[in-house]
Amino acid sequence: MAGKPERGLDELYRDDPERADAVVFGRRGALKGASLAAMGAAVGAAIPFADRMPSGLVPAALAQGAQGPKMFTFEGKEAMIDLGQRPLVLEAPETLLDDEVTPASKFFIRNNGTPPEPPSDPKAWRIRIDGEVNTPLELTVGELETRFPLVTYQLQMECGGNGRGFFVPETRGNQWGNGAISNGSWTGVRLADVLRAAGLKESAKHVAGYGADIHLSGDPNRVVISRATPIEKCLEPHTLIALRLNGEPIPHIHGAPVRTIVPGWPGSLSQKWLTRLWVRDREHDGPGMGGTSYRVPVTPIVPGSRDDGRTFRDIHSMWVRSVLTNVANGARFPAGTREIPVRGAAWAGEETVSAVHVSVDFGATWTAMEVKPPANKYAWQRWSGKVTLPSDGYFEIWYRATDSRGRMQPHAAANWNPQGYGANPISRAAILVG
Ligand SMILES: Nc1nc2c(c(=O)[nH]1)N[C@H]1C(S)=C(S)[C@@H](COP(=O)(O)O)O[C@H]1N2
Ligand SMILES: [Mo]
Repeated sequence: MAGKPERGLDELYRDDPERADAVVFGRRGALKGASLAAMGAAVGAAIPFADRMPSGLVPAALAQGAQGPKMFTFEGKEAMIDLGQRPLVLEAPETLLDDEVTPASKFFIRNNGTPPEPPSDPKAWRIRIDGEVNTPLELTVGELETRFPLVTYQLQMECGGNGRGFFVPETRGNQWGNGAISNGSWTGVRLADVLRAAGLKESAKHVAGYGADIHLSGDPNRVVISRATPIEKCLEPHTLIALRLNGEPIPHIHGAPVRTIVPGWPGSLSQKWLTRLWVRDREHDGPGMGGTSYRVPVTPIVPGSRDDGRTFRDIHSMWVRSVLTNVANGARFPAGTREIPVRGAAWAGEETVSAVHVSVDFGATWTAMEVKPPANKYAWQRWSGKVTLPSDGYFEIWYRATDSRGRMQPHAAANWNPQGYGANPISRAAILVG
């Protein structure tokens, strides 16, 4: 680093990562000895595996920026990452996802509008099932509970935009890290049972959900979000009309007294404060359908380019992803620490997770973790193991999962799209020993 930098390197990384990279790595991307010392100073320690660092890599400790994320505590919740108040959007820091079954207090929140007033008598809440059915039904929550068998499963629910913040260039929408994921134990009735009770017509192709929340404009005639699930997925036995979360009534913010859970697919299909299921004979056209909404390119487009999404496909299964839940990015360990236990969760939408690997030398070598089978289909899987370190210094724990079809989390977010879906790159947690 020649001359006097006008700002500290960490500030420079925060404000202008490209320029900071040029300073540290040199224009041609080669890591220089002098720059290495500068980078070590910036991350606060020597970098024992610097010789294995891919050229051009921004250390995770710097890429994150100096201040951590803004936090917010909503009633009944742990402190969560504040992505917006209107509508309310809160992300779970990965370290909150350390339970096998996610407690309601640690669930991420994704509202698109304003929640409705809580009902005075939840059992009297009504949902309507109409459209391409022989007998349109109107059922209260009380009737749902008594007329149909109740089942309980651990089910992943992941926002379609989870990981969006990893896209370069930045896309519009909430800049999620990996924390728009929950794995609750949901009790409810099978959507299939209710649809069969109404009698599906031959023409039934998609089922659209409607909720009681209010559009941010305040206009009672505007729908907040209404997305539809293809009929085959609706008939899958883990797709639920859910009535309880972790054995308790669903918390109001998560859609009480009744919501759908369409596990492994974008969370936007899991309609909160459910009032209506409209069985359709064609593609649904509610808000959140079509164009670039919950759709990704079939043929990659130029990152940052405009596209109306006409040739995109709807997202069905979510992508393979992992979280590290016992070590926070930026954690410090006492001098002399040579072994750190690591654990977390991994999931892959419709698939299962076949492996999780961890690296502490910038991806040069990887260690396989132990991965437990899912509690049931669509439950996430817990993984655990340990990492060993050769000395004190700055390290990054890199973690990546592989799905049952052999697809690994990629090195960088791929298949860029205007609304930022499908970013599931390898994750990196910076740690300092000593
Ligand atoms: N009625 C209604 N249902 C909704 C939403 C909403 O804004 N309104 N948001 C959806 C989105 S985008 C997601 S990711 C999940 C989030 O559910 P959670 O807030 O319970 O975690 O709810 C979905 N269901
Ligand atoms: Mo979402």
